[in-house]
Amino acid sequence: MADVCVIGLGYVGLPTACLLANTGLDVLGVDSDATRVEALAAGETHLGEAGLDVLVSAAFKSGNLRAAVNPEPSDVYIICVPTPVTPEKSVDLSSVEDAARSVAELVKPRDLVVLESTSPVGTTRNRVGRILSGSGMEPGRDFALCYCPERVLPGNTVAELVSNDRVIGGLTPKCAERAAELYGRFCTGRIVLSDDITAEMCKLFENASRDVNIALANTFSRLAEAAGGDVWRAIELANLHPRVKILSPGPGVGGHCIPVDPWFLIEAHPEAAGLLREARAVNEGQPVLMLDRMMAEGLAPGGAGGKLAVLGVAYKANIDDPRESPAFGLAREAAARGFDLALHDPLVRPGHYDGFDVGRDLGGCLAGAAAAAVMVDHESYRALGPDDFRAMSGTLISDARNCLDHGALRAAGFAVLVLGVGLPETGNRAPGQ
Ligand code: SAJ
Repeated sequence: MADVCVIGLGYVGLPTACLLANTGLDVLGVDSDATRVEALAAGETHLGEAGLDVLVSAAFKSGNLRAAVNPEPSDVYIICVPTPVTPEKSVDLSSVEDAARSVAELVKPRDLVVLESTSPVGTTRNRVGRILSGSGMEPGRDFALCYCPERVLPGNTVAELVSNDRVIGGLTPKCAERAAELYGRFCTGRIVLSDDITAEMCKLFENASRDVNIALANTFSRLAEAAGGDVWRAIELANLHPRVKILSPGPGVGGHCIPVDPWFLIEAHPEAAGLLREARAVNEGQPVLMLDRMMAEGLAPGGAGGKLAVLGVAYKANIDDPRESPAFGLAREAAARGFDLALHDPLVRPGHYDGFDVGRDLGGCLAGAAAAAVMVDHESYRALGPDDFRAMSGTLISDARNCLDHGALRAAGFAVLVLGVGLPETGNRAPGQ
């Protein structure tokens, strides 16, 4: 018997289980991956999150946290399992439903069940609630059921779980109050109570809004390239307006949230979600445009000159997470067009991802490459200079984050394409080029 059972020990479930355990509750962390459970019990975490190792070892040492592959009877169940989309962009709720079924076997009167996984609107009451009704009890009446989305920034999860404001949507106001008590044990941000449908929408709106805003920046980038302007400078100046906050363009949108969550809204109501679909198309098209632009500069596949070096496989700067990275979008398109590829990232664990090998040997990656595409503004990439690119056989460098010293590279004979900056060669010259 535990106080709290956290189902799913991933980026959110694991730190949440630890934070609760460190408040003195007896917490059982559950994960269907037996290897992960064993590793955790031995003090090893699989996530490169700041502060997580210390948190995990403190929680296990205190005896308040245990890990297992199956849930046990508890007073509280928190479901933090993945909700991916299929290649056809249809949401896969099988992990949520499996978790709900395992809770339905254990739940008793006055328990609290919380869904944290990002889910389509209505999942808490219609999918989880319905499965839990199989217990013979009614959610909202016999036990509490809530939706409580996490809104942490990967890379800073532990700090943000504690300090971010939290929205809790209950099937009834009483359900929400019950969950607020629990989250109030470790959350120092505001805890705002609502209903489950509103809380589900809130989470999806947050990430869809970011996707649309990034698509807007990417659209501006395309317009600037066509007009021979500099999108970076134009955005910087536009953002001097007190009510304008344009985001940054880039090679696309990666990560396990922003490129995924809009589909939950689009799939449910395609007739109302045209803007979200368009934003997805713009952001997914960015790597293809980068390649088109490099090829317009003479880059061609095949033979000795056909190697393209892709620098930056993490989905954003200074993290080690390659999920849904735009780098793979570029690599897939380039491979389909016949290029040889070498992928580098100083932070991502070397290995095979999405069909491509990723390594940490920058020299080896660049050696003999006709062109290099810099996808992420990692700190270490910002410091790259002409000498670092000398091993290339060609001179073309594409900078999707405007993070390199273009002046120094051009002075050393490299041809630098900057995403969102018009090409000097075509006469679409940005001022200062
Ligand atoms: N990106 C741009 N331009 C920008 C900002 C981001 O191209 O101006 C790209 C990044 O390079 C990256 C992608 O977008 O590829 C997503 O990065 P991000 O930092 O916007 O977001 P995530 O996925 O790391 O975390 C998001 C956050 N959501 C919001 O900011 C609305 C986080 O708060 C959520 O908790 C998280 O998704 C989640 O789990 O849903």
